[in-house]
Amino acid sequence: MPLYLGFDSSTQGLTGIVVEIAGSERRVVLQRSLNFDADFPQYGTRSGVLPRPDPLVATSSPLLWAEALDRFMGILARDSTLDLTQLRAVSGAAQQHGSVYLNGAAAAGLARLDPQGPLAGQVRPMLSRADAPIWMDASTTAQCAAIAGAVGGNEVLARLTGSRAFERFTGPQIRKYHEEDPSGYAATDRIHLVSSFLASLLIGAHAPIEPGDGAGMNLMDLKARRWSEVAVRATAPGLDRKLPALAPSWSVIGRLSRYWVERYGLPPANVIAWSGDNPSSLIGVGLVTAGRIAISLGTSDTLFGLLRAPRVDASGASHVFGAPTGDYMALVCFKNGSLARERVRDAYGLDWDGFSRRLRETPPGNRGAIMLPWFEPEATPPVLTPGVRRYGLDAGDASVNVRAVIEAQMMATALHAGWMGERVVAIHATGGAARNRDILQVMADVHGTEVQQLAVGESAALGAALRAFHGDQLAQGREIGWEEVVAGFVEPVARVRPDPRSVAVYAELKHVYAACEAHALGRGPDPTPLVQAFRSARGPA
Ligand code: XUL
Repeated sequence: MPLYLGFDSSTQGLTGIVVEIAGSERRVVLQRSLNFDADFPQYGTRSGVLPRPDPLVATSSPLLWAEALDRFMGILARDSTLDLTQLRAVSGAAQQHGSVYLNGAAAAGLARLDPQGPLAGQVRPMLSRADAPIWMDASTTAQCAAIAGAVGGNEVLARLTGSRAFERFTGPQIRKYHEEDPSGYAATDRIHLVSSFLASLLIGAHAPIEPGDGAGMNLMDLKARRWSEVAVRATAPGLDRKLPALAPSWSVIGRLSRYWVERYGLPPANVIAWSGDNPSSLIGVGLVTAGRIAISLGTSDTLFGLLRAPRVDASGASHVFGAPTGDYMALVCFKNGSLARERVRDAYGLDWDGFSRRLRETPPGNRGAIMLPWFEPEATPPVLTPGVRRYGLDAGDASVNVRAVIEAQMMATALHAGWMGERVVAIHATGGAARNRDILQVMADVHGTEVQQLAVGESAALGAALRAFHGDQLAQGREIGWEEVVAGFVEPVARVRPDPRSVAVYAELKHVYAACEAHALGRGPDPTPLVQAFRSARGPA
């Protein structure tokens, strides 16, 4: 039966999923993950990030990503349960915004990758910059201001590219590199996203960028789906010659090159353009029609949904990207996702079971105890100086802090998604932490909406496998609708219904939370009276 392979190169690891599809017979036949810290200790990453003295800087290693891809293919090739001669197409997704800088030797180097030797050593001489800034970097505030200024302001930039200038977006990162290392910039022939870099390794040539991921650069004209001359000029000199081409999401961009065919015995399967993890997740959670949103609980938490037309968030906190369906998608990104949950878990010496137990034994509303879990610089709302803020919350109490971090994360998703204007009938929950029913209950109660738990938590990798199937079908001349593409993979395994009593509690608590957020951002009065009023209305502890 035909097989399709999808990757997700995320911040913390590489996941691959193989699906088998023949008519209505559809199933996941392999799902494996490699963890960057644990499986590749020689790179010294922590949660996938290279250690750095400046908390605003976040980089990782393109060689690590290449080595993980190489190792994964080896695992696949040794798996005797799969008939890899049936592998028809491969696609992938990667953490968005990160950039990889290749020199003029890369085109020839990619074309003659030697199957006799491992990949990473052959990629090293192609890099004009050893490290890659990733989406957790928040060090480009000055560059954001310069780019926004040069195009006529952030509103103009948001209308043009789908987002105002954001520190983690690729354009500001490229500008910073040009400013800080002009000779490194001059030696750079091609600047890839993580997605197009990994796709290039598969096809043995410079791969194009796909518009879903391209929209995360502050460089692409979102409606025209081509590089915006104005934005490119505002970013760095000569950048137009360093950007890969843009190609539609479903393009066959090449075939698995000789390296993969000879080293691992894989067939020369079609490679479909790689996308960003969020656009890919849109497919992997089955959001191919409007009116539903997904919340992905990963390293970052994201809330996203399909938009038929581009709409801009007036508050400037969110993004509009291209969707792999050819439509648009709205995305709100919260950087303090699983990193914040893990920080709270570890601070109180808990495991995930203990964490869940604490969540269950505390009441919805947490008696008004509120945390703003900004362990790292936050994107939504923008917070550059990290630091956890607590209102009516005793830092020493494990249970109350566990509930406070989860409630804060869910209230932030509710508070910052209103601009999308979609009437939400259901939330599709995905990402590692979406396996936790207690967390999903808080999500359902805060949003007052049914939450659907999906069978496959790794929605970006699943979305990539399904995009591989879709692109391959089109390449064979078979028009296929997206509902048919995702059928059989995205049906919920469980539904978590909101509890009306808790919904009422959160309807009130959301106002208290919003006041705490405004205060912490220096935009509102001390919320202590509101916290106390909420607490006394709920009776003593
Ligand atoms: C989205 C974002 C993150 C990364 C990493 O804008 O920065 O979700 O894609 O997952």
